[in-house]
Amino acid sequence: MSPDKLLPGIQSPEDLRRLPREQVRQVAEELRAEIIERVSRTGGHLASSLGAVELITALHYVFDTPRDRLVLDVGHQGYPHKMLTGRRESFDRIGKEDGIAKFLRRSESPYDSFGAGHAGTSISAALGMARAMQHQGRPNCAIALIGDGGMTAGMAFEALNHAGHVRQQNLVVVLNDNEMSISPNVGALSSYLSRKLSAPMVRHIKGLAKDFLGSLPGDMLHWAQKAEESLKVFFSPGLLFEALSFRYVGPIQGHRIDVLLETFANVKQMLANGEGPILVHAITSKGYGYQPAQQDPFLYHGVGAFEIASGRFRPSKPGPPKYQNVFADTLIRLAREDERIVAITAAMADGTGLDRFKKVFPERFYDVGIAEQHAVTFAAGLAAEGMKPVPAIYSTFLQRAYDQVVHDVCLQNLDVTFALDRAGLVGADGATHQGAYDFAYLRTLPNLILMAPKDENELQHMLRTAIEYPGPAAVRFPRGEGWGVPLDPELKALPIGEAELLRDGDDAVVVAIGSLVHPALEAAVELGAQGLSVAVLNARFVKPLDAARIVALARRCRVLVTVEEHSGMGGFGGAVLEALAAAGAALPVRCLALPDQPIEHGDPAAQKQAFGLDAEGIARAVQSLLAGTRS
Ligand SMILES: Cc1ncc(C[n+]2csc(CCOP(=O)(O)OP(=O)(O)O)c2C)c(N)n1
Repeated sequence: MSPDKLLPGIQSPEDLRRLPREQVRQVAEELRAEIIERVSRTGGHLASSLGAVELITALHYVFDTPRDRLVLDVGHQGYPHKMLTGRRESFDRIGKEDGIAKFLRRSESPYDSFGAGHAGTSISAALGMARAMQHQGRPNCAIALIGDGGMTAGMAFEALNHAGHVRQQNLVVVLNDNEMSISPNVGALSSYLSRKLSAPMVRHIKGLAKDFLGSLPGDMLHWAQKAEESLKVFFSPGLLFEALSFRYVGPIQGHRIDVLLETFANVKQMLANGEGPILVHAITSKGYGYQPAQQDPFLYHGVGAFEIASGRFRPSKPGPPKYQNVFADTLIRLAREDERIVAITAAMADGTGLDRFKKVFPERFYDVGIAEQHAVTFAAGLAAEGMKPVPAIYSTFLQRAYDQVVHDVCLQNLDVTFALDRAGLVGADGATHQGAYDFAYLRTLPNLILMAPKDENELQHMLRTAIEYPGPAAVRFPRGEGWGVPLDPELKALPIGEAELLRDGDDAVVVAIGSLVHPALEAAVELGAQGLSVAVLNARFVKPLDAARIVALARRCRVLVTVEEHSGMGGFGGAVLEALAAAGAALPVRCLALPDQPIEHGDPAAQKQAFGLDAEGIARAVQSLLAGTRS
């Protein structure tokens, strides 16, 4: 093997395809080493990308990308794909402002045939593309690469069902089966896929078959042998996919380049023979090739910077508790008092903090897989029978379960408490993960009450409020650490729909919600030092809104500013405007919020500053409104 590196010569998959087959393994090895090296400096999705190196390299080698469309589910495993498609040198700024994204994006490369960030979409998208090629008479195919975690999403099944129904000839689904989601994967499908026959069981079946075959007359032997074959098929995971009209290929070893190249070449031939749609089942190890990650793929799913030799992470500075942990610890306290409380996560036990709850109440904890829609209706069912379910779902992922929130929970006025984590700006994960829309999609719903705490202490009280409220309630809180405020030892329920006046004033009033209440206070203090009298109202509730309080302040002050870490369209500011209009209160108003555009990855503090959502920006807005009233 040449000691020369091959990777620097690969700017696109065309370059890869020019190499002889024997060199593809070396490319994969170099990719793996480079991913480890670069992610050790920048952080990122390590274990998933390491587990998909061979699959992605072999797919690009065999298929004619980008004319053949490669669709990666979620996109978090896509680092080898990014490196093979001309983005190696851009890795230093992955997830940072103006750098490349952590997930795939159509705007970033022609090889990113479909953007993602949320799981379970790849088969639907690939089917749509394959169908379009058919409509347009193009000879290419579409390939969805999806993990066994992604496969737990309902959409994946909807797509398989449809693809099988239309017998989509130019569609390939590659199932990257490592038995892991972020945590170990859950569900009956996962157990089915990984079902291995124990040695004694195999011997037993063989023994039975031998005795049986021996006892048969000659002409029945043929049929019996067929039956033995069927028995084997019965124990293969392929049966499920074959029943959905897919040709099943596998299970194959997903880290053997030679096996993958041969298998994908065969698959290509099968497509040409009209044998699609095809499902290739590859067995892989998450974190493969880097011992610390392979040993603990959960820990190395998404990482910060680390030392390669030891796998040790850079120590993080001790800081205030994270919102997710305050949420989980409070829920544990409440669950000790009320045994009707159960917690539900859709494959995010760690991210939501519910892994803590699971340790204390394993019987009252549910991980339903990447199945937000099911999580919500499952909660509705529990509530319908008198339980108090708490689905903890990131703001961005609850978008997927909108109809379940409307149709199953709110219209039936069921007692479900939604904990929406990662509400607001999320940083490196970027546009697909911003929690920017939940006020808008929740505040329109009947029966639901909707809150956002100003800090981690208020989160505790809001959780009690939500749990005690007998109908649907939602609490949305930000990603990351709280403000470091003291946590009250007693949990108290807040009066529903009552705002909190933090500072009185009669020049201007700032009506703030959630994470921007403290910056609003800071702005008011600063303006106070300049001789302006600025009231700050912590709205606490978006629904029911404390309209009486807001209107009273509006009548007293010259200007009003609303502040929220949420999209301006349909958000909290809109709710305040509605209340002012309904009361006929007319005064100059400015709504500070996130702009109406996808908000890319970047540093949330810098982004807030750029959008005028920090103390300085709030103060500026108040000053300019007041200046307008003088002229
Ligand atoms: C709708 C949705 N819910 C949750 C997530 C968070 N998430 C990102 S990756 C992942 C696990 C994916 O597992 P799998 O598809 O098996 O890929 P692997 O990382 O094991 O290679 C989860 C739950 C998401 N991206 N989308």
